[in-house]
Amino acid sequence: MYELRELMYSGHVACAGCGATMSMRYALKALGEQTVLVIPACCWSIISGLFPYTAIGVPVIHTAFETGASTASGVKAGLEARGDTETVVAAWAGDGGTFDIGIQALSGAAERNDDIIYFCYDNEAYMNTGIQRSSATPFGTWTTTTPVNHPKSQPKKNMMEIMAAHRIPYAATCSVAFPEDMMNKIRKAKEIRGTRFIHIYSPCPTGWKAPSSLAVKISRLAVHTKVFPLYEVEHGERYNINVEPKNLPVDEYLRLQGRFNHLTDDEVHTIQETVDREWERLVKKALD
Ligand SMILES: Cc1ncc(C[n+]2csc(CCOP(=O)(O)OP(=O)(O)O)c2C)c(N)n1
Ligand SMILES: [Mg+2]
Repeated sequence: MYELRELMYSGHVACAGCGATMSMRYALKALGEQTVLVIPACCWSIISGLFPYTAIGVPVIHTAFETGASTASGVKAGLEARGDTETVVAAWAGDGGTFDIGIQALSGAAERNDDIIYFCYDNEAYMNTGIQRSSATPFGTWTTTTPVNHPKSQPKKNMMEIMAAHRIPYAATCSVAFPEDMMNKIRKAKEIRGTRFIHIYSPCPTGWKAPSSLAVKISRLAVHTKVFPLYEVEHGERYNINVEPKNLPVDEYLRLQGRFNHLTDDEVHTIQETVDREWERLVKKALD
């Protein structure tokens, strides 16, 4: 069903078990070779390797941290000015580059409905610079700027809702534990014109203090505990849940990761309540 062509090669410099690397491999398989990638500062600025060597089989523009979406908009406009309306232009940014510093460029592109696919691979912190908290870091998490005696006290920003509020034609969540679901969504996004947003749950064994062998298992548990549901939103209003969670307790997900080791039973309970509440909200929207 899918082209087997690999557009990500061996020799990249990611850590073992890096979810961002798996995400890229699946995304490129779905996007195909007529793609230009725009990568703002993030782990992926490093992972692809030093020029003239590269682990990616499509053209890449490395750009400044806050300019993922605006550079992609500009590349798309440039290609169109040359008569090329077919090449897919995709921004590929981390959670910091999306939820935080890149949000104004992304909001601008979405408001203009620029014809780009914006990928956010979300490892829930600023990993490239040493595991600092971002607004995608969940409540209670250890990072180097939210140490165990002061873990993060704010919840994760709901970026999907922000994008849905822009009424863009397509937004979807994906996970490296569900590659077929991910590739289906990216293929669907490719056929749509306008701004498309793909939010990929991308485990970071290094920053999450978890064994690299558990990266995919943790990602699967994130879906089945409802911590990271897999769904899509069309035009900001048609919600569709793609994988029915097994409704496992969040504790099963949290206890595999050292970044949550310090949590008390009360805090785990609070996290469970928040996850349940958010899930109910999502289900309501999907039923509407
Ligand atoms: C204006 C600016 N501020 C800070 C930096 C330093 N910087 C480079 S990558 C990065 C973290 C990126 O985090 P994220 O977008 O989540 O990607 P990840 O590293 O987790 O892959 C930071 C802070 C920068 N390059 N430019
Ligand atoms: Mg990150």
